Amino acid sequence: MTLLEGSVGVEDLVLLEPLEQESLIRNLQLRYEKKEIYTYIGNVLVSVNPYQPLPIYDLEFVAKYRDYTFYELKPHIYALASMAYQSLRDQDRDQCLLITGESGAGKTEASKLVMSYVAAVCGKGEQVNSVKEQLLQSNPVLEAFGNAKTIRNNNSSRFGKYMDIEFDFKGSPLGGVITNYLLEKSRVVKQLEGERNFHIFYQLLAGADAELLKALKLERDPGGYAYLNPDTSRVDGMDDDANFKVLQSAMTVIGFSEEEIRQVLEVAALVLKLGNVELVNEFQANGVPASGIRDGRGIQEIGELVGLNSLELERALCSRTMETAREKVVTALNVTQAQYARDALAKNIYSRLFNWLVNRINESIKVGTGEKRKVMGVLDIYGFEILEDNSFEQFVINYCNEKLQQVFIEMTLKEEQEEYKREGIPWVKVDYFDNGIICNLIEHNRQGILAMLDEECLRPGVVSDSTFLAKLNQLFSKHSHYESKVTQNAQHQHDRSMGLSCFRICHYAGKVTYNINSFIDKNNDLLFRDLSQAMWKARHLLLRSLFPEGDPKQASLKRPPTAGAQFKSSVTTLMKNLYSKNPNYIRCIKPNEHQQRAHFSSELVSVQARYLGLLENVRVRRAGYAYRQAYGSFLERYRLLSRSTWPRWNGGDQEGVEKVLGELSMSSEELAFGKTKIFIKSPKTLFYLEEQRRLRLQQLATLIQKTYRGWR
Ligand code: AD9
Ligand code: MG
Repeated sequence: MTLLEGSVGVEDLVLLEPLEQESLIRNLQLRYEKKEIYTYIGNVLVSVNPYQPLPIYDLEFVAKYRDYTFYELKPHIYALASMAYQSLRDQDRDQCLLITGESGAGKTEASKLVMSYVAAVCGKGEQVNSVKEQLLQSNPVLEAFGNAKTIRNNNSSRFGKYMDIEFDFKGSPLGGVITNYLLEKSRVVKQLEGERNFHIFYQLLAGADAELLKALKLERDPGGYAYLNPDTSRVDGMDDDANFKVLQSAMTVIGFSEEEIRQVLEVAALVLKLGNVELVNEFQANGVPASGIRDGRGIQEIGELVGLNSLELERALCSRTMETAREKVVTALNVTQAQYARDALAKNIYSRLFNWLVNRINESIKVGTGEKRKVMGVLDIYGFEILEDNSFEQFVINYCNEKLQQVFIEMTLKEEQEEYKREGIPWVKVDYFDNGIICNLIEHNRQGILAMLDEECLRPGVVSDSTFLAKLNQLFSKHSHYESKVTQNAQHQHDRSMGLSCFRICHYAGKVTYNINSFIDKNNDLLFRDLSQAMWKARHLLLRSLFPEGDPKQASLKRPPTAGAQFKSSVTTLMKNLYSKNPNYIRCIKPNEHQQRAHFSSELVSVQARYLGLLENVRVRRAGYAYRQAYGSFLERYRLLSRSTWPRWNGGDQEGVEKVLGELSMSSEELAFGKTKIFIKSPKTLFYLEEQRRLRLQQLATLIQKTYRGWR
């Protein structure tokens, strides 16, 4: 056991003394400088991104952590994975690993490390290995289509992911299920300066051979595509060509047929080519503005690529059909509207393709019904976000984090309570901030912000972002976690940082100001029916299957749920899923903004520690007893402190521990003897024990030296 080592800080923040934000950050920094990127808070793992390969993940490490129990070795992600896997296999407890942190903090790498550790230790045999391979190979596929270079992370996941890995009673993997959340589809048509579109487009252009490119009607140069930022087609250290081969092979391992792979690439090519469809001003005979397509070749090629009448596509892009009970009215779109329609179509095709890919992977890795199975869920999801300009996306992401914080606090407390119960120790009530009030503000079925937004989206008549905001302001004017320029309780009327089109929520992690612009539009997420009908008419089987609502027979179907409602429903399912499992937490932290090794910015880490609620976590964790240890391991470490137990002890472990502590005259308030563990209230007591141990070791060393000299 190496819980306390001065120069590298404490390995468990529960033992931090004094416990303050500053000392917590300092401790992480001290450890980071020694390349100790992992630190515990009890059984929570805090991980600081090293931004360099560390030699701590090879098979030797796998073997080490597989054979030792949690606290016996240095903190490590393998220790956490090992504990979760053993508990799943031996105690039949379903597990979930929740990995959170902001962009670039190392969540996806952590989830891959967990998966590769579990794959290395679970089951053997040809069948099992093939399941493992399929599970692992889902990563390159989802990363090609769901990740992109951003300013913060060259391989940033632009979607949330939850994966259930299922095992049989012996602990061998059977398969899994992946759920994805909210792909950032706006990236398909536009990227910030210095960022890229999804990796797949560059991989395809760099990696496809000439024949494939020709068949897809693509040119190799990424500079020729309007949807690809011209300044960033290459990323240092990223080999798009090689990654394309990796992608193709991963798809094959998972079980995609050659034809399926081909169709997926055709749809990706279609998106790229749509971006190059240039729309221009035209005027109708009566002088009303309309739009048309400048160069017919592009649209012709699209038509050929996916088996679609190009005239029909042009009509769908440039006009809109309004249907009433009695008649159909076709109106021309002006250029701006037609561009909007084209981009909406591209975003829709891509995000539906992504969902299709996830479903297709699930088909391959799903487990038949019947057999009872054990489950390990791994959640790699975006952390709390405060950007300069926060919109609908940040709103739902932060809502999800608010829910995760709620699960976290409730489950940590529950877990503590249960441990006390198991060990027969009276429970001490813990005060903590209950964020239920904020969750409610957002998700309440009738009077939550999401419900209000839906109501506004479905209301007939003129709706706009500002009418929605006015409603919120009216309803929540007295809510303690809602602020806006016009709420009565606001001292913020002179607050310059909040515009008239904004509202602010006081999240558990801090205040976030959201700009209301496009909330309605993003929540509605509607595609003009003309476009879905056109897509449905394509002869391309995959493309066509992505637009079932384009089928005229389905035309009277009621509208699909809004983006907010869908997100809320998937968050609710996720929470239920998490509550049914034993949670394990990995809190990832980004040490600097430049993806640079060995550089630790205390300010940046401090903000993240707050978003992750680390201090609160430590407080809850040591509200009762800061430290606990099984009698056996405790005795092993400290028995040299008592004459009764040193050098030899033949009694029971608990009795031995009682002897040691009794001899040191410890205050009884500081200790509790559980059924299998000793509990110690404050870290000071543990430090005292450690100090005594150090002195005793010195004494023993001197004694040995003297004896040795005597012999000579
Ligand atoms: V985002 O929200 O998807 O934008 P993540 O997933 O939190 O983000 P990611 O895991 O992609 O971050 O890590 C970013 C980069 O940090 C990786 O590409 C690696 O270069 C680097 N990294 C992260 N963890 C480790 C590690 N344990 N060892 C070495 C790491 N490098
Ligand atoms: Mg990621």
